Amino acid sequence: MPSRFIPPSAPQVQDFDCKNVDPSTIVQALITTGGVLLRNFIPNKKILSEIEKDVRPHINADTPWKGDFFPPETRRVYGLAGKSSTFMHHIVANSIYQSVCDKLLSSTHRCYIGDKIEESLSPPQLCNTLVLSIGPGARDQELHRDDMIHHNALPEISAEDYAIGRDTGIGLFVAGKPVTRANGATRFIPGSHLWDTMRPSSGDESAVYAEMEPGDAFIMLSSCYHGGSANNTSNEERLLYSCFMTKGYLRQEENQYLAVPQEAVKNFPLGMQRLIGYNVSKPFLGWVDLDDPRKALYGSEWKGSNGADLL
Ligand SMILES: O=C(O)CCC(=O)C(=O)O
Ligand SMILES: [Fe+2]
Repeated sequence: MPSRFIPPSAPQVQDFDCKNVDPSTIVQALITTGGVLLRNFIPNKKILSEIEKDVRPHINADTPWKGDFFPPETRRVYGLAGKSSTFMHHIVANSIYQSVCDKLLSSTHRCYIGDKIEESLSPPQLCNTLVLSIGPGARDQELHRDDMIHHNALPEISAEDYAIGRDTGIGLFVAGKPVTRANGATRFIPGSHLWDTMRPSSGDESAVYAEMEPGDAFIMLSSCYHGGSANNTSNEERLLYSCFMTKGYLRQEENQYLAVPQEAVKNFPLGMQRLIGYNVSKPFLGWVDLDDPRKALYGSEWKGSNGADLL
């Protein structure tokens, strides 16, 4: 008998095909389960190979990490906004993912300025970008909740009581190659996003493995217990493309302003620049010279709003 508490009815992990799913269905499934599988997230294999071509030299140049959060067989690439516009357009900016993030991470705040109520909208922003290549022999990564970065201390609730705003981030993991339980699929504990932060994961017995074909994706709330798993194969690389989005008024995990050359940001369309963090979270958060932070990209060419659009 396991000594720890296992919920009598762990929620069933749902599996959708991107061809015929609408974002509200995914949001509902995330609220009940904490993670969902999305098949055919990138159906075009040419896109996948373009991303791999962009990142492979960086994977090859990486060396084992000194810390123990990742097993030493892991090679990583970060700062994807400066390294692969295909990654940015087809993974980060995917319309289904962005729509799910808009619904769960947008924030509206109302406050008085004098006797007038101001309502300000803060849309989500990119939190980090990461490619993981995890080789044979890698051990299990410890189960953890990625919302620790924002000190997100949560009480235990039921899915019916889930309120938008509880989660500070949403993760996306896209398979670059087949991801199987044997080669180390991300495992997660369905329902654990509803747990109190101080409730330990207590091991893997109720974990579900997010197995994927290349181009499939796994979306997960940041408060859900998860971890990469052991790669027990002799010759398979587990190749995963990942990013997280977070609320517009929180600090980004990966410092986009330092990790991404400004020239690369300038080459993106406005919407992507805003996603990367060149945006004002209203009211008044993130300005440069009390103006849109894109002013810092364009210098004297800048013809902005001169502070008219901060509230
Ligand atoms: O390796 C994985 O599948 C998950 C990695 C992870 O959880 C993390 O980077 O925070
Ligand atoms: Fe994680």
